[in-house]
Amino acid sequence: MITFIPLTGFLGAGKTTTMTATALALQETGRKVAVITNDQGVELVDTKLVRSKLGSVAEVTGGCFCCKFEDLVEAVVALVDSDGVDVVIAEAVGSCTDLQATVVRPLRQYYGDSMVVAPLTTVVDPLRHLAFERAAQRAEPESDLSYLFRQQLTEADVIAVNKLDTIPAPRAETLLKDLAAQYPNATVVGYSATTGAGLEDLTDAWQAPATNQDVQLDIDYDRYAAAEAQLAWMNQELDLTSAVAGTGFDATAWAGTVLAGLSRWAQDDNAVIGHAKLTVELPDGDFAKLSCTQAGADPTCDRAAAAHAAAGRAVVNARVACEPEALDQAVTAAVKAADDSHQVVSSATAPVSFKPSYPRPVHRLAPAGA
Ligand SMILES: Nc1nc2c(ncn2[C@@H]2O[C@H](COP(=O)(O)OP(=O)(O)OP(=O)(O)O)[C@@H](O)[C@H]2O)c(=O)[nH]1
Ligand SMILES: [Mg+2]
Repeated sequence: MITFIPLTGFLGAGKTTTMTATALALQETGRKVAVITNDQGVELVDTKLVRSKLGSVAEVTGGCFCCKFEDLVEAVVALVDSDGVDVVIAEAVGSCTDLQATVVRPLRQYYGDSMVVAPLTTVVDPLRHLAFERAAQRAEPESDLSYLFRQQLTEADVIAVNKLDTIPAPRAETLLKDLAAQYPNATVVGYSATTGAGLEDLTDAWQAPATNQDVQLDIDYDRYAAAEAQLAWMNQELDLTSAVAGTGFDATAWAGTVLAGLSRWAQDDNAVIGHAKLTVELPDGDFAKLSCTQAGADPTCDRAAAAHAAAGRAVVNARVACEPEALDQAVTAAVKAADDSHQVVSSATAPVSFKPSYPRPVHRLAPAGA
């Protein structure tokens, strides 16, 4: 029997970080753990980061788990066959929802004899939650993105409030209490995937029975699709060469300047950043990885390159609520500014922003007895 742990949650909530931290913790207890990343595009920053920490990693690309259900099953089977794993943690695309009906229930129904599906876990960034709450308090009409975020919470068996290191403890306590009152069918846990505080509460919650498995979202797929379609989705690769002979360039600083430029542009244009992330891989295999999950915020550095290098290969994954052309232009401008200030010559693949297509799940099952 393998255990499948499904993670969902809005863009940038910390799913990949949670997946990696819990996989390492479960490995410590003797389990053989693999993870699966998932995205609408190909060339995933997430996969690169996780591979640097874990041996067994697979990805499902070109669509979310619900629309690529068979690819998900194939990925699980391949990991079990090739690596002999007994736990698979899988991260859904951050703009995806309705997973109880389209992924969890079909897995239990069709593969229940070989797989135990753990409680569906929605990872939450407290600051993102606060931003949506503030809009609601101002009595603004609910945005489609906020609607999507709320569906992700409504269907959770476990609400995993991450990044508790970023807010004061009393505020964290209130948030956890409020969420528990608002979503009584869910178990609410608080933790920080980067510090590891509270992580055990999360892995303990995965051992308990699913408490919200009979939920069927009363979801408006047109509105869900509209929320996804508000996001421009960009994956781009760039070859970087230092313009200065001898010294090389600082890949971490270059990446930081790109993301800082994007962050400022998004703030000026009032564009919500879901998640903008970037890796720069160096010829010796070392790499830098930075992220930005909020317009106007400074980028965070998840991994710095150890030394300067003469060349590198960058991958940008940006999900921003704007038109694809605007995101293409913004990334191009941010790259140019970074090239200029770090004396780098970059050549990029053509800009490739797109909008996710209408979600069309392969399965959508009602709860037993409904
Ligand atoms: N301070 C802090 N930052 C965190 C924590 N967990 C994740 N982050 C940061 O948040 C950013 C996004 O984290 P990811 O794990 O990539 O988020 P994600 O949900 O997988 O993002 P997408 O796959 O793009 O939807 C990264 O810079 C992480 O380092 C945390 O517990 N505390
Ligand atoms: Mg991720």
